[in-house]
Amino acid sequence: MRSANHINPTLRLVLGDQLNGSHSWFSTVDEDVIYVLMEVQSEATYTRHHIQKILAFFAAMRAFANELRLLGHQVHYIQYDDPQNQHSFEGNIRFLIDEFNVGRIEYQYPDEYRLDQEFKRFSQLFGIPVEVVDSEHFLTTRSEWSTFFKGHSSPLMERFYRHMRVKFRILIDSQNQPFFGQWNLDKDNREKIPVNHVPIAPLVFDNDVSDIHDMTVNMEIPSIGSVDPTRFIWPINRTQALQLLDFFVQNCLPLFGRFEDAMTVNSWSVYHSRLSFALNVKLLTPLEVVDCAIQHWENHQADISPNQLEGFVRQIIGWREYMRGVYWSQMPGYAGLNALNNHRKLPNWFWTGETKMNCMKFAIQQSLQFAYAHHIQRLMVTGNFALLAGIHPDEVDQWYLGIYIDAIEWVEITNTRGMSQYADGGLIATKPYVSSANYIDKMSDYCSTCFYAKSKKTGERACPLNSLYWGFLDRHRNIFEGQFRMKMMYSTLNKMNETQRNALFDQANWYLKHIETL
Ligand code: FAD
Ligand code: DLZ
Repeated sequence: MRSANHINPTLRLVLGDQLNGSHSWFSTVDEDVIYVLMEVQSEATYTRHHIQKILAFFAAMRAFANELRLLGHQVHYIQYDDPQNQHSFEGNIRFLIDEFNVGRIEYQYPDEYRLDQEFKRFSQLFGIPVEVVDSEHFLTTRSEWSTFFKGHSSPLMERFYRHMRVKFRILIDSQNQPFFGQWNLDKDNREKIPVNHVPIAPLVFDNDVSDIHDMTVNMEIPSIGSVDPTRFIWPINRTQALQLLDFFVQNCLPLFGRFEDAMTVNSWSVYHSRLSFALNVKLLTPLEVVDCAIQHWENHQADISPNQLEGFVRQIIGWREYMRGVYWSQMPGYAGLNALNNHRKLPNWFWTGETKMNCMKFAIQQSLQFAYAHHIQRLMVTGNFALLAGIHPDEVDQWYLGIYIDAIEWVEITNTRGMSQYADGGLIATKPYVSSANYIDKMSDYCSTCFYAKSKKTGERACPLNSLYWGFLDRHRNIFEGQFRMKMMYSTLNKMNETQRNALFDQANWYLKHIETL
């Protein structure tokens, strides 16, 4: 308890994705500081979240609050069903200012533009001093990406990644040259899962979050997906996050790069780390994850080839930081981009997985079941279909923002609207990520048990991806035909005779017209 002399405490706001116990805020216990965490409607309903995402955030926030209390910090936690909950950051802070006679507010930079704008108004709204501090999580500042690429017309991730390797001395020798003689070992990756190889079962937790689940039901929080709240699988505290990291380096890292792009009906996560939630809510830092992987590789070089490690490091210090840089340099305009002028609605089966396309069925059903799909499922299955079908990027964004456990706008929108949907006109992706059944079959075992025939382009049971693929190329000829990386595809399309091309486009149009029945 605070002593009676301390009448104007400082309120420090901790958001649901700011669960960073190593933050300098927590290095000393101060009786004049009250930490506040709040479960609010504004966050729980800005999109229709997966139930597991809501539970993961609330459970992790509650666990973090308890850890702070155990360390001696004063914590005020507002539960969703608290009758005094005002259900917005502004409303609750206003209430607490009166309740505790707060003299000052401090917050960490939020990761989302929406909240950044809202919090900038705090000092004007509340009329007391407000200070904002760094969240002490990322390896780059919000503006570093723009500074790095100033004057460059094409901000290539690879260039940024090399800069990060040198800056943080990660897998770099004394001459600033990359270990293994190359920066990027991707050419050794991208293998399909061999027949009879079943990937390791993922480490899942057994958290009982029934009380929180009951509350979400009672409070009628809208959600999608399913859950067993008595055996909640995601890490909800730092100990579990570290266990997941340890499991990854021990069991998945040896095959991470090799099977990074592979998909199989036998596994929902293959050899991926599933660390994105723990990273995004800051239970883990990017540097500790990368250091742990490197250290493990150093001690097990006979079992872990360099391409497995390099691929993983690139995702974290490369792609993750790069996407954050794009987000802060391009928002708010980015959220309205629609370079391909797409307008179709997402078919309803995106919310049920009830489609005859096996690849889509598996990717969507596991997303509903686990709030997770790995990168290639997101990019080359669901993302590919949405792009080929010309779905409006707003629709696609809302789906991705809701369904995944790790979906926070800064990393969701850049991956979805940018990398996957080409809505930014090629700022992130140097070509549209589209494919016919050929790619899906090359990287997965989905096609062999599919209702549709992977090799058929037209006629009954022809895989919809085939005609949609050529239809997409034809529809956007003016944008892509001149692009070097698309040359081969257009050359194939141009070599077809008119009858073949028309049959393909008719088939594509028929599928688009009957999209709900696919
Ligand atoms: P792993 O494959 O094990 O990779 C390790 C880590 O690298 C991830 O945990 C993540 O932190 C980072 N990483 C890998 N790829 C990317 C990337 N493209 N961008 C940023 N970080 C990356 N990631 C999110 O964290 N939140 C999202 O909302 C999100 N939405 C996506 C939407 C689409 C359409 C696509 C194509 C990708 C999206 N990603 C998103 C990126 C990536 O798919 C996920 O980070 C990854 O699948 C998470 O699983 P994992 O932890 O097993 O990753
Ligand atoms: C995702 C989420 C949800 C569902 N609920 C809350 C919440 O009630 N309170 C909170 O502080 N944060 C929540 N979050 C995470 C926020 O949406 C996230 O902090 C912002 O998007 C900023 O990145």
